[in-house]
Parts: sequence; structure tokens; C-alpha cells
Amino acid sequence: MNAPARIARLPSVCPHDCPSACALDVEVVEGRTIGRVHGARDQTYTAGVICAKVARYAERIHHPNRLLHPLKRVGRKGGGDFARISWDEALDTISEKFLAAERQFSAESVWPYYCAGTMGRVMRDGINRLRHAKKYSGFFSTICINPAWSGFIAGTGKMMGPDPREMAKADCVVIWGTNAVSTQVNVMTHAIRARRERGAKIVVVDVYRNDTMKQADLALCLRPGTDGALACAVMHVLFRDGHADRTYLRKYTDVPDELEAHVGTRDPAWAEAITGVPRTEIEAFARLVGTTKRTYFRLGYGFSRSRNGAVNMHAASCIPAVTGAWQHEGGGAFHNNAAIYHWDQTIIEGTDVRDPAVRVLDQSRIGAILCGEAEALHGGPPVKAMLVQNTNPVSVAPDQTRVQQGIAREDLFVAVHEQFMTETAAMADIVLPATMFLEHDDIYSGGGHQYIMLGGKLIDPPGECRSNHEVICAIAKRVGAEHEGFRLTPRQLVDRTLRNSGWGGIERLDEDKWIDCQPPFDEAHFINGFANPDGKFRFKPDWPNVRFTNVGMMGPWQAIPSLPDHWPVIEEADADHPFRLATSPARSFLNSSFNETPSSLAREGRPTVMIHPADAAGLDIGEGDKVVLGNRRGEVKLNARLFDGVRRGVVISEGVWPNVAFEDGKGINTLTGADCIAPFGGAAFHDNHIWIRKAR
Ligand SMILES: Nc1nc2c(c(=O)[nH]1)N[C@H]1C(S)=C(S)[C@@H](COP(=O)(O)OP(=O)(O)OC[C@H]3O[C@@H](n4cnc5c(=O)[nH]c(N)nc54)[C@H](O)[C@@H]3O)O[C@H]1N2
Ligand SMILES: Nc1nc2c(c(=O)[nH]1)N[C@H]1C(S)=C(S)[C@@H](COP(=O)(O)OP(=O)(O)OC[C@H]3O[C@@H](n4cnc5c(=O)[nH]c(N)nc54)[C@H](O)[C@@H]3O)O[C@H]1N2
Ligand code: SF4
Ligand SMILES: [Mo]
Repeated sequence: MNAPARIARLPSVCPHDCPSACALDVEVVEGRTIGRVHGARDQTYTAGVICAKVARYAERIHHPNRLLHPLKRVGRKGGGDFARISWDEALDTISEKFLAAERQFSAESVWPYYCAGTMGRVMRDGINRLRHAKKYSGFFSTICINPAWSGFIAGTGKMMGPDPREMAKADCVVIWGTNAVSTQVNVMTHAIRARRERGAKIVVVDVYRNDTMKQADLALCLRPGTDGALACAVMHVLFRDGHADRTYLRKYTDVPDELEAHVGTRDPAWAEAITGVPRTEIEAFARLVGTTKRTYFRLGYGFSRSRNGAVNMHAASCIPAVTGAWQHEGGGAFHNNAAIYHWDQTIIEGTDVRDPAVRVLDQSRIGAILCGEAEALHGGPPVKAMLVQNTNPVSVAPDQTRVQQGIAREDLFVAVHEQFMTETAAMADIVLPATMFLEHDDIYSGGGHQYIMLGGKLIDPPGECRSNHEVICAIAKRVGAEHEGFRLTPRQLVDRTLRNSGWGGIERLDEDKWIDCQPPFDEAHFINGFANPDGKFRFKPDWPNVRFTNVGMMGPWQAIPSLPDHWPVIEEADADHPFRLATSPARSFLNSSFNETPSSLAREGRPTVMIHPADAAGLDIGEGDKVVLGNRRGEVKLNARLFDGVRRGVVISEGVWPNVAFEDGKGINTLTGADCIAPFGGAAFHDNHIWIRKAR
């Protein structure tokens, strides 16, 4: 008889690029394999709830297709033929190529490229230490947060807000531009608690009737990129109907009279024409937030992924400044808690050896950069060698056709460190197998909550997988990069970073698992003033001085309207492109992650576009028909689903599928643009005009 399996339940943290950063309770079987993954019950934000795809993590970590050994390309680029090599050969090759590029084209011809495939600070950001120590090209990480964060900081002065758990103490929760049921499930935990315990109303503002909108008491379905108009009309009604808190406005805001005069011309009829939302719904929304002081605006990323996204984010954050909701428990606006941790990552990132003269290249413009566009390269040398960690740009980056062209250049050397043979790894010269989060040590902090958390190594990695830190240190040694951080273990880096940031040492986390970093009420609600030099919330942002980045202004920022408004710089529909496309997240994928696990693939089905039945009828398109979506950037073939939960003229395609799941290998990002958006760059993933036709 077999003895029953020994199952331990050990703490960890979900490493994926998700604001929820869940605290986990992981079943480890016989010290070797992962069983079911649970949400930690004793962490107050996670509160025992995690998403289904991470609950089934055993499927991803023990996936038969995991990369297990270093590989080198044999045959043509992207041809798919690789041969197994040793770690020494792989690391020697990478170092020789980097040194050769440096000799011939200068250090700036090497471009380490990464994203947030893991949110662990050591494994995500350590690549910057190699960059800075070697003066390799800089990296401006624009693809995700820039319009959202800069738009929020434009008003408040700081990326923080009321305790996320206060959502449960609100009388109204406005879930704006985030499909929380799919993308950060714990928002729903706290919002629904407010409904259950206090009878709170849930409002959802989105561009389609997604799983979150289905939960709403009041659902506002607008056209993509028009949230600024909605916010202005709401403020119009608040002033008009006496719901503006004039005492608060005088004490806490910069130009309340100018704002009132300005939104006086932005009434619900004006906004209806822009947003498509009936004026009666706008009035109802304004009345609700105007008469409910404890209104918590939970502002997501989705409505910032447009060319006017920063302006829209700022406009939404202005509403609680008009009602004075910020003063109340359960009131105010929240996007992310990044600033409360005051991280000092010098030891991880090597910022102490950064040379500010080195050029900084824009992550989102990887296509133009690899295709050698002089302006994208800031007039400097071409990119000749890359190390890619934690990201899959061939699938996820905008302007995909250019990315595919650029990365296929025969004179470009690419090393990709990955868990799977992604579409980016498939284009590499050298592929390195990476550990997963349960196989290495790291530290995490929540964007959507207020904890710092430790995630320790629980099992050994399979095959010859190595962590990002091991790879960075091994390359550093071979290319002669010097920094103390290369001589420390991940736990030592965590310990030093915690101490330098004012959180004590790692022992505290070994004991307590996490640190609750929530600032006091007055600070989180800006009771002592907002984080701008004059202490006021800014209706009129000083964009060049928004404390978000020192990389500099980008895009047509000088044309940004001075007060909250509808900024008409989106890709409007026109005669050639009668439809607007948003490329929203899929519930069972996380960006391109999980698009390799069988259960996620089964749940998502196949690449699909949701079209309003009346629009489909006009195009002679029926349920399940193959259709072509196109614009000047390219064409994509997928399957139609008739769906009346969108405005006419708007279509939605969920999920970053592998490009190969589409006919012709052209993925959804073939249609998205990489033009630079104001004021600090970013990618307008939900702002695309397109044509649609039935495929023959
Ligand atoms: N399941 C799943 N979870 C994820 C991800 C995923 O891909 N799948 N991605 C992760 C990452 S990297 C991030 S940054 C977060 C992002 O998570 P969110 O903050 O939720 O942002 P988005 O995923 O971009 O889009 C959210 C919603 O905004 C809607 N939207 C698009 N355009 C507009 C608009 O103009 N106005 C309004 N009001 N709504 C609009 C979209 O239709 C979508 O329903 O989620 C993370 N979590
Ligand atoms: N059409 C469309 N495109 C989008 C979006 C959209 O809404 N619509 N959203 C955009 C957003 S918000 C983002 S943030 C980007 C994200 O795009 P990506 O960063 O590319 O997405 P992820 O799937 O989170 O992670 C990428 C890879 O990191 C790898 N990885 C995970 N952990 C580790 C590790 O420890 N070491 C190494 N070496 N690799 C690891 C995973 O295997 C995965 O293949 O996508 C963007 N692309
Ligand atoms: S909700 Fe987000 S953080 Fe939580 S387990 Fe799922 S992917 Fe991870
Ligand atoms: Mo993201």
C-alpha cells in the first residue's frame, strides 16, 4: 500500500502582472510538486480569493512544454529549429555577441528588454543593473502604466489613495475602466461586501457588457476614449444641482471657479453625442455620486489605453474633488498604491551607476526601433543585441508587423530567457530556460492593495532552469560589469532593499509573511493637502512638472486641454474605418501568459470579435463567420460573435492570443498603433479604427 502523499501548505505570492498581487497558500506535494493554489485567508485584501487560472497553477508550472535546457538556433531565424547546448556555451555566446556589438557600435547598441512577466522586484528589475553598469541603452517602460499613472498624479500629485479595503465601507463603488471580475478579482470581493453589508450601489463604466458590468446596479456603456466627456458632464450636473462641496473646493482645489465655468458648457446632451451614453443615464450617475458622499472611484487601466488616456484618467479623478468625497471614509479615488512603499531599489537596479547621458529607448516602439527608424533610435546606433526577460513582445507589443520585421533582422542577436517557447523566444538566437516564482526567492508589493510580501522558493526548478538573477549575474561576470548587487543572493538583495526603503530587514517577513504599509487615514485621503507644492488638487495640471518620470515629454502634449475635457485625438471612425476596436483582456489569459495552458485555451475558445447584431447585419456577417479586421497597419482574421452589449460602431476582441491562433499568423496587435501618446508615452491598445469585412 502506498502511504498517503504528504501535502504541505506554504505561503507565497502571485507574481503575475496584476494589481491584486494575491497572497497565496500553496499545496506542495511531497516537497516536489504543486497541488491546488489557494488565496491566503489571513491577508486582508486577498481574503482567501484568487482567480481560477492561478488556482490551477499546477498546470502551468508542471506543463510538459516548459523550457528545460538552453538552446541555440540552428537554421534560419524563426524557423523553429533549435539544438540543446550547455549553460556555459549559451552564456559565452551571449557575452561575446554583447562585447562585439559594444566594440563595433558602442554599448548603446545593446538593449536589455523586459516587462512585468514577474512582479518580483529582484527578478523583474535586476536586468537594469546590468544595463546601467554597462551603459547599455536605457529602457522607458511605457507599455502599461504611463497614461494611467501620469493622469492620476496630474491631479493628486502622488500615486496613492484611500485604503483599498475601504471599498467595503463605501455607499457607492464606481468601477471605471477595469474589468475587475477578470483582471483583478479582489476589487469585487470588497465592492460586493459593501453591497451586501451596506446596500452600496455598484456603478460600472466600460465599453462593453463584460462580466464586471453584469454585476452593476448602474451600467454605463460608452464609446472607447470618451471618458473625459462623461466626467465633464457629471461635474456639470454636480455644479448645476448643488452637489458640489464648495467649502472643500475652496480649501483643497486649485481653480474651482474656472472649472465650474468650463464644465458649464459641457452638459449631458453634449456628452451623449460624444460618449453614446443617454443623457438620462449620465444624470442618474451624477445624482448618485452627488448624493453619496462615500463614493469610492476605483479607476482602472482600460480607459487610459487611448491617445487621450491621461486626460481621461485625470478627468475621472476630478469628480471626487468636486463632491468632496475624498474627505470621507470609503470615499475618494484610487488607482494604485505605488508611492506608499517608497522603494529604494538602488541595489537591485544599480541606479547609482546609471549614466544619464545614455539614450533611453521606448519599450512600446520596439517595432520602429528594431526596424532602424532614426527618430525612434534618437539618432544613435542601431540595436544589434538584446536580452529579453519577462515579456513576449512579438505577441503583446503594438504595431506587430514592424515588431515581427525588426526582430527577424539577420544582423540582430537576440537572447530570450523564458519559461515557454513563446513567439518571441521562437525568434531568438539563444533561448534560456527560466524558473517560475515557486522556484526562486523574491519580494512583491501590491498595486491594488497595501502589502509588501515575501515569496520564497518552495520547490526545485525542473531541468536546468535558472532564475533571472542567476542569468544576469553570469552575464555580468563575462562582460565585465561591476556592481555589488551581482555578488548578493536574491534574499540578500531583498534584505538590503527592505532596509534601504525603511521597512526593516527580511527576518520580519520571514516571521510575518507580509507588512501592511497602509498610511494613516489623513495621509491616504489627502486631508492635510494634496501632494502638490501648494497642497491643492489640480483641475489644471502642470503636465511638464507632473512627478511621474524624468524621461521627458512625449507625443503632442502641448495640445492637451488645460482643464478636464474630451480631447479629440483618438483614432476616430471615418469613411474608410467605420468601426472602433478595443482589445480588452481575456479572463483566462493574463496578457500572453496562460495562453499555453490547456484549460485556459479551452475556456477562451478561439480568437473572436464581438460585433453589434445591427452592425453585423449591415455587413452580412452572421454568428461564427470568419471576418477580416483591418486598418493601414495590417489585417487580422478571426471569428464573429454577435453581441448587443456594445455601442453601435464599437467592436471588442478579448485576449492576447498567440499569433499562430489566427489565420496568416497575424495577431490582434497587428491592428494597434505604436505612435507616441501624450504626455509620457504608452500604447493605445483600445483606440483603433478599423474596417470589417466578411472573409471569403
Ligand atoms: N485575466 C486577465 N487579468 C489581467 C490581465 C489580462 O490580460 N487578463 N492583464 C493584467 C495587466 S498587465 C494589467 S495592466 C491589468 C489591467 O487591467 P484593467 O485595469 O482591467 O485594464 P484593461 O485590461 O486594459 O481594460 C479594462 C476594461 O477597460 C475597458 N475599456 C477599454 N477602453 C475603454 C474606454 O475608453 N473607457 C472605458 N471606460 N473602458 C474602456 C476594456 O473593455 C476592459 O473591459 O490587468 C491585469 N490582469
Ligand atoms: N492587444 C493588447 N495587447 C496588450 C494589452 C492589451 O490590453 N491588449 N495589454 C498590454 C499590457 S497592459 C501589458 S503589461 C503587456 C504585457 O505583456 P508581457 O509582459 O509580454 O506579458 P506577460 O504575459 O505578463 O509576461 C510575459 C512573459 O514573461 C514570462 N515570465 C514570467 N515570469 C518570468 C520569470 O521569472 N523569468 C523570465 N525570464 N520570464 C518570465 C512569461 O512566461 C511570459 O511569457 O501586454 C500589453 N499588450
Ligand atoms: S487575481 Fe491576479 S494576483 Fe490574484 S492570483 Fe489571479 S493573476 Fe494572480
Ligand atoms: Mo499591464
